[in-house]
Formats: sequence, C-alpha cells, structure tokens
Amino acid sequence: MIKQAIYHRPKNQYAYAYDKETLHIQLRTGRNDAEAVQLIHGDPYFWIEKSWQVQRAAMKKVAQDDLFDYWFIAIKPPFRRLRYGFELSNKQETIIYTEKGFYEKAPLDDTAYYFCFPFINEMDVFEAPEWVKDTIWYQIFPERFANGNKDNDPEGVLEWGTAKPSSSNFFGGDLKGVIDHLDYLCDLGISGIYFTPIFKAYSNHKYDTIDYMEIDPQFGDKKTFKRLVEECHKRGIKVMLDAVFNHSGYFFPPFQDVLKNQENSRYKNWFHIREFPIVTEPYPNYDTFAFAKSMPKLNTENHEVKEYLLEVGRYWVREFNIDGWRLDVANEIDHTFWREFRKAVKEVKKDVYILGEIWHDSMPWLHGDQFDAVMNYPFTTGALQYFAKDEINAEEFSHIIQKVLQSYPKNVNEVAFNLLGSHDTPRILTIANGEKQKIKLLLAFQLSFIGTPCIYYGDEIGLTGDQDPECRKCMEWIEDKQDRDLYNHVQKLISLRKNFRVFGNHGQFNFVEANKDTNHIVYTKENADHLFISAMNHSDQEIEITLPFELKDKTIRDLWTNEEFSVKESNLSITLEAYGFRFLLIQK
Ligand code: ARE
Ligand code: CA
Repeated sequence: MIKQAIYHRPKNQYAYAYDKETLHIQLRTGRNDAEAVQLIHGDPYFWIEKSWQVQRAAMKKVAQDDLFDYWFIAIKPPFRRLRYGFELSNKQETIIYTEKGFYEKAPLDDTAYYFCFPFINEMDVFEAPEWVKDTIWYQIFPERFANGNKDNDPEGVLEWGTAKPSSSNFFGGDLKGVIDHLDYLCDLGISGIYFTPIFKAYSNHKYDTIDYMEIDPQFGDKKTFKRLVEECHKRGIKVMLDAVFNHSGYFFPPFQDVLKNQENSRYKNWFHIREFPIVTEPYPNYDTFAFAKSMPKLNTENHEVKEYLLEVGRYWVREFNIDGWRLDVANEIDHTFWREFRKAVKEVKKDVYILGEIWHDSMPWLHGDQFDAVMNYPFTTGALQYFAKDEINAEEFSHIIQKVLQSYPKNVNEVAFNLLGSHDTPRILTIANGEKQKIKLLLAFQLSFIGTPCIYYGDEIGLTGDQDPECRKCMEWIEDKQDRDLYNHVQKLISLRKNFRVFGNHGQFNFVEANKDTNHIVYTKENADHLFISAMNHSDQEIEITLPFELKDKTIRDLWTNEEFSVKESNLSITLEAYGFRFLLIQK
C-alpha cells in the first residue's frame, strides 16, 4: 500500500456533518491501490466491561483522479459523536490507519488512537438557503444589457452596439432596461439574476464605488430598483447584488478626505496607507486592488469601516428585499469580517445567499460560518479545457471534475456557483473559435451537472468577445441577429432542469466512463426514484458505445426527443454523432 498517499483529516471535506444527524466520511488513497476499505467506528463512551464496542462498515470508492482514489461513507452515529479509523486491504496486505498512524491490527484498548468527530452540533452544520439548489442564474453587466431610459445616459454615450466595448466607453444600459426585458428572461427560464455593481461609481463597470448607499444615476434610482426587485419576485426571479468591500473607489468621499487632509484626515485609518504624503505614481503608496490606484483597499479591521460596510450589507436586504450578495475579491478580506457579515445579513433575512468571488481552492470560507458558496472557477477551467479548447481529453476532464467535487463537502457542492464565463473572462463562443456544437455540448454538461449554473448574459444568443473589456459587449436585441438555435438549446436544457429533479440538483453524480481514445464521457445522476444517464461525444467522429447498465425491460425515456423505449438485451448500445449527446431517464 502506498502509505504516503493515504490521507484523512476531520472537520473539512474529509469528515463533516451533512445534516444534524449524518456524518460524511471520506478517505483518500493512492490511485488503484487499496481494493477495499472498512470504516472501524464506535461511540467513544460505549464500552462493555473493558472492551470498546466497535463496528465495521464498508466504504465505497466514489471517485478517482490522476493520482488518487476517494472512498466515502455516510453514517448516523446514535449519540452524534464518533471515533473512527480505516482498515485498508489489497492483495498484498491489510493495514489500519488511525490519527496516530498505521498499525497491523486495530488497537482497541484506547479510543485516543482514533480520528475524532467530537459531536454534531446542529449550529455548525453547513446550511445554504434551500432555494439556491433549484436556481438557474443569469449574470447581467448593467451598462451593457439594455438601455431602457435615455434620460439617464451618461455624457458622450455611444449608440447601442455601435462600437467595441472599451474600458472607458458607455452605452447607456440601465435598470429600466432590465425591467423591460424580464419577459425575455422568463421565457429563457432563469430564476435568479446576479448583477455586477449598481452603486454610484466612476467607471463603466462600477467596481470603484463612490457611494454604497446610492444607485448609480446612470442606472436609475432607488424607486426603479425597488420596482425591479418586485417585478423579479413576481416572476419567481431572485436578485443578487455585488458587494465591493475589499476596496472603495478613488472618489469615495472618505478617500478624498484623506487625499485632501493627509495625516490629519479622520479617515486615514479607513485605508492601508503606507506613508504620507499619498502618491499615485509610479505606484500608489497605499494598498489597492491589484495595482489599480483607483481602488484603495479598505481597512475592514477598523471598527468604523466594519460598521459602515455591515450596514451596507443589511440596508439593501432590509429596504429592497434583495436575495443574495456576491462578494468581490472575497479572499483578500479578513475572515472575522465575513463571519460578522454573515450574521448581520442573515439576521435581517435568514435565507439570503452569500457567494464569495474566489478563483481558488476555498474550503476555509466554506465551513458554514462565512459563505454559502464560491464562484466555481476550477469547474470552469476544466470544462473549458475539455469542451471548448480541446486542451485535455475525456479522462483528464473527469479527473479535474472529480478533484473539484472531492475538495468540498456534498452540501457545499450542491450550491456551488457553476459558471462558464463572466465579465472577467473571454466569451465561451470565442474560446471555442466559434464552433457552436462544442458550446452546445458544454452547456449541456453545465446544465445537467450538480450545483447551480449561471449563464453570462448573451452567451445564450451567441455573443462573442475576448478578454475584458471585449467580453462586455452590448446585448443583441434584434432577433434576426440573435442565434435563436442556441437560445432554444439553452431554453430546453433549463426546462429539463426544472422538470426533472434528478437532472437538476437532486441526484448523486458519478462518472461512469471517460475514454481518452474516443474522447466520450458517460455520467449518471441517481436518486431514490430515477437513474439519469448522460453520454457525450466530444469528437468529430460518430461513435457507438454500449452503456454498462442492466436495462433489460426497463422503460427508458430519451429526455431530448421525449421518446420512450425499452430493450430486450441487458445492455443498451447507442450511437452518438459528432459532438452529440444522449440524455436518458430510467424510472426505478
Ligand atoms: C483592469 C483591466 C484588466 C486587468 C486588471 C488588473 O481591465 O485587464 O487585468 O485591471 O490590473 C474591475 C474591472 C476590471 C478592471 C479591475 C481593475 O471589472 O475591468 O481590470 O477592476 O481596475 C483576480 C481577483 C478577482 C478579480 C479578478 C479581476 O482575485 O477578485 O482578478 N475579480 C473582481 C471582479 C472584477 C473587478 C475586480 C475584482 C475589482 O470580478 O470585475 O475588476 O473590483 C487568476 C488569479 C485570480 C484572478 C484571476 C483573474 O485565476 O489567480 O486571483 O482574479 O486570474 O485575473
Ligand atoms: Ca440609459
């Protein structure tokens, strides 16, 4: 056994409370090394005479990536506490793995050897709002979605869509424009909108806030925003705003006060100023987001700053009934701030969704005391490499996705924000060199995966554009210029997600095949009622595959064509055309 590869550590994705009575336990072993794993477990205080009462339960191998296998078991300890270890075997040997190391035989005279899950305190169970699991997000960059009111257009506004987007030009998009197009969004089927910043700011992207308590006048006013939220809610659409708390904008009055009064400013501790006088060239001598001098970093450890930002968090929930906050540059702000932020906003409205913008491994923020989810860019990267860029094969893709899934608890994965692109990345169609069939397959994967998918405005009608600022083009509203075929594809995928629970977020996901030669994948999602099978061919050749399931005499429904059929032999062979896919549903 490759001992160096074996790993477990409680109170993260390896051992966590899934709900108030269920523990999930995971073990990592070397790839194709252990052949069976048993969990040896018991209540620490349950002894009869001098013998600790332990039980054994088989763990299941649930995933594999390039280096490791992952074993899983769900268990309900009767007194909500557990000591446990692992018995691993293969043809050569059987070994015991505990917190204190490896043994030949399980040491049963002292529970101190074992891993400890002390107690399932309900308070500590990760709990994201229930509604998030069934939400299909749509991201709007307000300056570029629709111009519904010409009266609020900024000076020098350009005619809609007549120029390439730049970092400084304006096209007049606003909140009224969104209200005018809510029926379009309903028709598409989405159920949540994530707005990039809408508060008063200087630039066209509004990440350089001037006033956190005001709607940017180029976008409208508070009355219009209130109407927008109400109109969304009437249609069952949730509203999430962008909280830019890592930094303010250059023209934020407290920063202007520091520029004016320097060391004597009462706001000097609101920022991280390294020395006075303040300079901006060649580099700012105060901390900023990246090296953007227009974005001075806020000192969230300062009591006044903290109170001010927490009130911003509460205010828009309390007064406008918004449903979520997306937290900009979330990983550069201290954890204490986020713990207090969670309490503050959830006190106003219990089921507000808190989504952190973190591009990297994010377990430290996802223990239940800070965020409900993060923007799942590791998922994005893997999906684009396989479906859009042809950089990796099916097997490598399955490894990446399984690694992403294994890095978080299941309840975290169920609400992960799975995006394919955003205002910070090139458009999917551009990444795929305009090859639409690849994008169709990519969307089919995203919308049949677990977590909550997000569509970046315009991707559904074939907008193109390279890295920021080019990915922020004006939305195309002339129907003849929209790719309606792509729109219908996305609409159909969304409707499947809504109509079949197992297709959406209510089934256990598993890779069944990921073949590097044919480049096809087969994955399933399963719950008590249904088995959903998806087969995808990411190649330019038609292929025939045999599905490894016992399907004899079962009624199989093709979700895409809505045809029902059954098979006489035990295995089902299917043909997948180039870049084709099949979605099959089997009633149990
Ligand atoms: C401008 C230029 C960019 C340039 C950038 C950095 O347009 O081409 O790369 O400056 O100097 C907002 C605007 C941007 C603007 C930026 C600065 O929308 O147009 O960019 O302000 O003025 C990291 C952060 C992540 C951040 C991204 C952009 O971790 O938080 O960089 N995203 C948020 C928003 C942005 C916003 C800001 C932050 C600032 O979503 O829209 O930018 O408020 C790797 C790294 C990640 C990195 C990621 C992307 O994966 O590991 O940490 O994210 O790449 O670069
Ligand atoms: Ca306008």
